[in-house]
Amino acid sequence: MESLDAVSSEIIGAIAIADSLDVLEAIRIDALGKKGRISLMMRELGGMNAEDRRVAGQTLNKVKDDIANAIAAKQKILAAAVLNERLEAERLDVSLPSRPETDARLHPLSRTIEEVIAIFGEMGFQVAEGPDIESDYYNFTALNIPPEHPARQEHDTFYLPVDAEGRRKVLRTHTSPVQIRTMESNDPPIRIIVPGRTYRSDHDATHSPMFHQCEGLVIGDGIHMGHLKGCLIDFCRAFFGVDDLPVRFRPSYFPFTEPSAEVDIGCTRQNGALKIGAGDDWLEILGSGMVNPRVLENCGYDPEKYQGFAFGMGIERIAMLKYGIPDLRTFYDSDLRWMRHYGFLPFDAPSIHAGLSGGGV
Ligand code: 2U9
Repeated sequence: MESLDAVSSEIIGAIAIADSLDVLEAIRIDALGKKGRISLMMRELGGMNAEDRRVAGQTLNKVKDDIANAIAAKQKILAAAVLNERLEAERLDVSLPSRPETDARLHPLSRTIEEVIAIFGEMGFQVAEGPDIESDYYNFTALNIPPEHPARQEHDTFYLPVDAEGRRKVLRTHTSPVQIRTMESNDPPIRIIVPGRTYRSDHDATHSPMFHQCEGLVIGDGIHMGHLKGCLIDFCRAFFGVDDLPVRFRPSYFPFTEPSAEVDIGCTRQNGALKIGAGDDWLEILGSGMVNPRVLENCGYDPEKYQGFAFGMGIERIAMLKYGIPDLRTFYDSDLRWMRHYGFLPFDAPSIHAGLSGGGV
């Protein structure tokens, strides 16, 4: 057992001077691993007689335990040293100044859409969405605008290349296809608004090839023009924040509504300055009408059973009027100075100013 003492003190000595976890692991494998020195000695016990085996076995087991304990103790010391080294190296300097706050603003178009959603949301409308690329059927035919209808020319449509089936998809010229899709896949009552991008091939000081609309649709049993008028008067007063805003309905024509009406609000124009709310002048804000029975039929609804009203507005237009933005094209310039001037702080939620509950909300 003299040689065992020598082996044991050599291993314990190596453990004592081991300076890394890797070195320690190598020592462990060399001593206690399957083919380690101590393990091999254990195997040799098999060839001894019973008494020698008992004595040698006890000694060997003690040496094995001593080595294992020494390794475990050293492992703790080395692991603590590694952790301390990391803590030293990765020290956080909490006295560093924070990064400058981003000076972000909400775009007036986003803000206006949020306001419109908030107002109609109070009235029980839900927001619906649909694709920007549409079939001819959803953009025109279902809306009572068949091929050769003069209204098609007015829409200045962007056509996509002819597809494999010989059909040309379009960039939607209004958000109305979403109402058709909603009617196809839902039963009345329906009460939705559809804010979104629309596209027309028209570009000048007052037209952009991409602009935003918000349309609305209400379908139910016994919906009539009184519902349309009440809803849109409330909307105009809430949006412009004027409780007694004059609102007028002027007969008009749209293929998808019958009868149709344009909606004007009272204003004055003095020395080129526009003031919304009173006076003897009028400003067009919305288009509207009772859903054409042909459109109801196209969606599989019986016009004798269900009626509805619809409306549409240009988001850029109402944003320009409300926030005094003079030039449509500046909406899309991405000019940060313009954003700092006309943009909104993101945490300032839209409020509903007037008109929905007989006073400000
Ligand atoms: C269905 C039935 C009826 C949507 C409507 C208008 C009137 C309208 C214009 C306002 C300014 C578009 O951005 S604008 O140029 N819109 O005047 N839109 S009624 O009528 C619908 C839609 C879908 C199924």
